Amino acid sequence: MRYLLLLLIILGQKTVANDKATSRAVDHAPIGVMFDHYHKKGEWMISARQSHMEMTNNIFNGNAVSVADVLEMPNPLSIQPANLSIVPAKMGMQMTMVGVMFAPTNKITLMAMINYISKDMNLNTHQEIMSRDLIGSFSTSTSDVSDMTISTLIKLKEDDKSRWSGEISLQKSLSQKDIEGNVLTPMGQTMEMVLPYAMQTGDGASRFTFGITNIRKITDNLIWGNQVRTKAVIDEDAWAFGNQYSVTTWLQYEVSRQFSVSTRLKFDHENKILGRNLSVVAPVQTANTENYGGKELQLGLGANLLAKLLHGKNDRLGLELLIPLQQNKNNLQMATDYKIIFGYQKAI
Ligand SMILES: [Cu+2]
Repeated sequence: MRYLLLLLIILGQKTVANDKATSRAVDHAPIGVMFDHYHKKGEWMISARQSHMEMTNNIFNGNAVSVADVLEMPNPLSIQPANLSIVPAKMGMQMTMVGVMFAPTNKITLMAMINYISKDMNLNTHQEIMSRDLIGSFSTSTSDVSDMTISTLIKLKEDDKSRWSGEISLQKSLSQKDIEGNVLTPMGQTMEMVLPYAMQTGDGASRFTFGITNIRKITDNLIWGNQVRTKAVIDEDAWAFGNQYSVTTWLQYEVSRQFSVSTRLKFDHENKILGRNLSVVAPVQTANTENYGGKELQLGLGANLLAKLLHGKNDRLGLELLIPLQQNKNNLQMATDYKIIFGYQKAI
């Protein structure tokens, strides 16, 4: 994080050429916010984002629980073992998002985006009964092209002080949804089985998103943005991750034309998994569809930078760190530690 910030500052020294005196770092929202801006007729933009999220420890309805607490919880998916016996210790998730935007008219901007996800998890397996001693640790990992999104952004209203836009998106999960991995069972054997939902890189579902964004100028150097989005499953297979609702509000301060800093609050609500996969039965919390979804409030700290790196128009760089303020996840889940997003955008 510190190195990335340093990199941004160093790159900032390479100041922007005057080819487009009107573009400013604050023109785009913090990099973790998407669908915040639209383009003028005939403009193209390419973008790439890389995010990393890390989770450790377990929480039950938002409260910290120990490994011993988890081992006492019932295993509702099979008769044996009676209690949960595999406990997640750490999880990481990386996502690469590549997108292209094009505006056929001043009112409409089209966007296509493809996401690639990789996940890894470390887990500890305990004896089923008696002392519940640790048998051993193991890790699983998955990666695949996750999904593709096609969006239309509609400019609704724009004046000197404020701009409104709407977003309509269709997302199709492209990934396999029953990736297998080697699991250390409470009997002490390693078995290949379908990994729980949390480790799958997609669910095969299609989703429809509807969003509204408003960007408002408070003073010449201060921008206030707000966005509401709802993402609903419209077509699913045997199971699908739940519908999502999110609200985010941010303040962006223009340090200079090439550099801005931001602070943001993000509230997310996700429903539990719809349906289930009957092959996912390991005595681990992630195998239970009740242990998904919930409400989360996160604080974002970010920076945007305009630089002159490659030929052509300005290169835009963005960095944002998201830290959970409150995580009221449903039932038993891992707690999020942080998420970091780095992005690059260029109009062509
Ligand atoms: Cu764009």
